[in-house]
Amino acid sequence: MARINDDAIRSDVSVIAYLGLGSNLGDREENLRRALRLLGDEPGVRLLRVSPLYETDPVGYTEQDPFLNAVAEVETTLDPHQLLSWVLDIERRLGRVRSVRWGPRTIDIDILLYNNLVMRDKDLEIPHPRMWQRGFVLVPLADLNADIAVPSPPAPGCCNGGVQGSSGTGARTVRDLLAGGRLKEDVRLYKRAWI
Ligand code: GSY
Repeated sequence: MARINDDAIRSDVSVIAYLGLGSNLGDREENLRRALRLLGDEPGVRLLRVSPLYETDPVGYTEQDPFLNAVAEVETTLDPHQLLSWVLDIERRLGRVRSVRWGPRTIDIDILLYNNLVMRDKDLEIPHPRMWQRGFVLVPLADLNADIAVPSPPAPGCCNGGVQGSSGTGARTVRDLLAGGRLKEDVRLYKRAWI
């Protein structure tokens, strides 16, 4: 997909979004670094902060190598679909091949949060639908902002036309979601300073 460079459709309003990054194929750390470098090549995306790097056991399809995971905080004037196009473009440039669902990958970039938006359509769901259960997302996100509220997933029947808006059926902070410790179990600090 083409780089998003149509200024006419880019808004002046910027929002904070959080992106989850993972890699378990090839030079994992370098894949993540390259993805982060590319992110900021889009004029509508500014990389603000990046979490420490964690090594994590694979979730879903477990017969694969461990992942390196991190979360990036960005400021963006792209709308959610423009941001999705951009991260898919980065995945393609870094050679991601979607062969096995949940399988090994050079790079995976997920939109976790986009301001406090709750939306679902055929291409995109925000917040990321599985983030409440994923230590490899919540632990690095907590390093950046443990008090951020994660809206609950869209209610069934939600989102005629895609957007529920900012009034989800509830929200919990990342700190609350991690309380109890179970989700932290398979998430090991790999490098604190790496970028
Ligand atoms: O959804 C991201 C790709 N992915 C990961 C991941 O990034 N980390 C871990 N630990 N397991 C995963 N399973 C999938 S799919």
